[in-house]
Amino acid sequence: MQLDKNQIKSLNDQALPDHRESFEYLSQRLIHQNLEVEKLIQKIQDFQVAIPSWALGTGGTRFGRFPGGGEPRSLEEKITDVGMLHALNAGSGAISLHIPWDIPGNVEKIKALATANGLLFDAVNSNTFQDQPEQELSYKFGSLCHTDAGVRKQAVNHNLEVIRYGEMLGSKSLTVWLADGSSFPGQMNFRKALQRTLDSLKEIYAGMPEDWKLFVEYKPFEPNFYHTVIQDWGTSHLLASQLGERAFTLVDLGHHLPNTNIEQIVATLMMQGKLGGFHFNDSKFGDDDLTVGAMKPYQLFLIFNELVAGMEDKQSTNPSPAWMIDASHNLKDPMEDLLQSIEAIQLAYAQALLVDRDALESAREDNDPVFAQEILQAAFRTDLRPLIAEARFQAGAAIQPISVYRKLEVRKQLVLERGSKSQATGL
Ligand SMILES: [Mn+2]
Repeated sequence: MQLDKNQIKSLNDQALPDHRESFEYLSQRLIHQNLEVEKLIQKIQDFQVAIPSWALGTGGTRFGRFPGGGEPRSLEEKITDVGMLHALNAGSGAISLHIPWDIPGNVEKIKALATANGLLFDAVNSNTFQDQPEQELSYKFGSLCHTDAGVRKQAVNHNLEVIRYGEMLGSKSLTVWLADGSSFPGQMNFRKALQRTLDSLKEIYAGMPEDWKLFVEYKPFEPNFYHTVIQDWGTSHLLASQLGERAFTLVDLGHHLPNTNIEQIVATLMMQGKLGGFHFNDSKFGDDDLTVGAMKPYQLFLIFNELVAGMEDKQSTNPSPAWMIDASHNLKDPMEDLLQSIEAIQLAYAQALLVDRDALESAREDNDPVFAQEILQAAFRTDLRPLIAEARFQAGAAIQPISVYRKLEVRKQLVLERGSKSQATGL
């Protein structure tokens, strides 16, 4: 199904008087702070976040899965779903595919469908964390780090195949996340496993087209619990540095131990020009895959404060990072969850744009932690929801995306079209 632009418009008309009032009040406040409202709106509109194909179906835990029905059954339906999100929020103009879950059948048709939905193809993701039905050798004891050269070769070849699919669709980057590691002390030789991983990644890097980037994702635990081969940003950075200038670290917010200072990691990587990609989600404990901003919106703001500082630094050699949501849920309608996540990202980004950087630097030079906090929290406590809504409205999307999604009964239509038992491929 596709959303009717006229229906969005008529629901916008109903919401408009209220929106106008709050937006005009906020605009005045921002103008008083010497901020250019139109420029802020432009930046919010330019900030596009990719939706991963696997977030459109119900996620699960190892104990169970509670699907809500109407899930996309094919790559085409996944693209259509992201297209609907983008029509509602004008902020999710890209889709990130996962191979082998999303192997395109007719490439030209898939590309045309994406274009019709206003979508680009973001980074492609490989999968060596599970065995596929026709696969010859098993990844039970690792993939790129495996003791058996045959398994490593198979995993390298899979990544090269993912690159070929990505090339066909117009992607420009490959994200590698590995489940490789060990669950018991003594099980694996740390040094050999890391060396073999580096050697395998070198083969993948060599197989990338000249204009592609390789993103190396890290994670401290799970599914292995004693050690993971690429456990942290430092290990990822070590690998990316040895691979070459088109290899970068990818930060996933859920891939840290509790209380890790993620904003400092962001600052350090951007200082080195090595932050390539970013996966948004939120968590209480680890890789919880909760809605972005659901648990720690202030931390998200502090991270964006460093991202914006890095992006605005004219000396920085860091490329513009690839932004993606990486979450998958058991409780919420995945589409509503993604709408909430995009809004949380846009809010944190816009709040970070509000920070008076000159004043903050002065406070830092003066060793004035009180004033530094005042500056940051003045930005964080500004309610920018009307600004985000205006950015959407001006882009032809919905003033209130979730309300429109519910009023148009999108999920009900999807269940009618696809059935109550449909299951998104890959989950
Ligand atoms: Mn991730």
